[in-house]
Amino acid sequence: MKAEEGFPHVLSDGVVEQFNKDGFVATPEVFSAAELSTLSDAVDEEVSKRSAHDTRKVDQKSIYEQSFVQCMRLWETSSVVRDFVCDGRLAGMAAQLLRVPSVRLWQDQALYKESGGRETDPHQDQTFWPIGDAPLVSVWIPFHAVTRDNGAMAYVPGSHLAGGLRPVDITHTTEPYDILSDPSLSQRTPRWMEVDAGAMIWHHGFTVHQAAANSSSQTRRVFTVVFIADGCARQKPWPTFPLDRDCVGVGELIAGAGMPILWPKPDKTPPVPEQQGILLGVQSKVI
Ligand SMILES: O=C(O)CCC(=O)C(=O)O
Repeated sequence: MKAEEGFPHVLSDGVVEQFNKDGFVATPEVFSAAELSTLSDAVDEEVSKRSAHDTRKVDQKSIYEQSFVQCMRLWETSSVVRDFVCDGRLAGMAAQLLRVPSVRLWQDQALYKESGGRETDPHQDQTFWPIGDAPLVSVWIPFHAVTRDNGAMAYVPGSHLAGGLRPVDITHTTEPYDILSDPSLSQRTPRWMEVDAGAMIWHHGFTVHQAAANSSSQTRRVFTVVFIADGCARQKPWPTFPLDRDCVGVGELIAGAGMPILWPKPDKTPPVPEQQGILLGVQSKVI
């Protein structure tokens, strides 16, 4: 059945079931070491270009910025990243995990946790975006082995199904709400995921997740891509760069040059949107 659907990388039923039960799953070695090296060189270059102006040390940054250097929508400025993001393997895997026929790009980004960078606070992604319960999945692609010492991720199993959790705005939060202690999680605890280079970890838009601080001497280098099911409508007017750029009003279907359909794989690599918003600060909730 799956082969007939033409997926370039077919996931086993077990992986899809695990994702739907736990809200996250790791997949080993989809891209070769050479492909990952090409991607990581391109992402390194973008991050270094975009952050060259920022000479602050980690402890001079805002609390949020101490968690990582964040550079968004690299697919719009790097043709290498664009080819990778639009490669049918990732989008096809996203469609299989979400069990939907078609997915769009929601966003991509580099998350580089500097040496000495603080933890990434526990949060859900989707509560920040005006997309209701649209099926959404994020893939987290480290360029090297990741352990609890250099910024591994942890996910609360089943939290994507919990409901009743309050949004955590890790970009400016001042509220003392500890999502991990919320009774809706029924005392479930985060599961740490240490992975080798080549592995990727997928999480659902409602899965509670966090990352460890980076106590190593090297930057933790990660690239992520977020996919949303096609056919979903904007639910709220909150300013949201990708939706506003493509003039998607409340109640209208999510679509536009900045959020191209990537599965089924388009015949040609989608063109870069005319207006770009690649720097920080163009939307409030960014991860
Ligand atoms: O890499 C991190 O530190 C956090 C990643 C994250 O929150 C995400 O990918 O949604």
